[in-house]
Amino acid sequence: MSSDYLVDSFEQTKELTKVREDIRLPKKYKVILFNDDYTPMDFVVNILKRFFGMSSENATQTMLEIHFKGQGVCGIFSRDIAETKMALVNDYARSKEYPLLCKMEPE
Ligand code: TYC
Repeated sequence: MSSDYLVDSFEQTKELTKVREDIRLPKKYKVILFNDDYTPMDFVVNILKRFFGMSSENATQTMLEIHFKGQGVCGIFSRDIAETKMALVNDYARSKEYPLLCKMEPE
């Protein structure tokens, strides 16, 4: 076995195990609900259960966090899912004539 062969195979292993710094995981997005003075609490709780799969307890806690702090994260999703949930929430709130606002932002 020539030493050339060993050097070549060492270089190949280095190449194959190189960390691919150019490969990035897709960005994730937080879906955020904002407090307002008009949307009823039980409507927000229902939104959190219906669109974000929360239990009654979790939804109530999250709604109260939004109510007292001004805003709160409902979940973290890929861009498409976050966009869809945001649009569904805003459309549903508007259909009932509530000002509830849902936005998304990069995690
Ligand atoms: N502040 C509203 C009220 O007192 C309740 C509320 C909670 C509204 C969360 C919006 O995202 C919201 N009825």
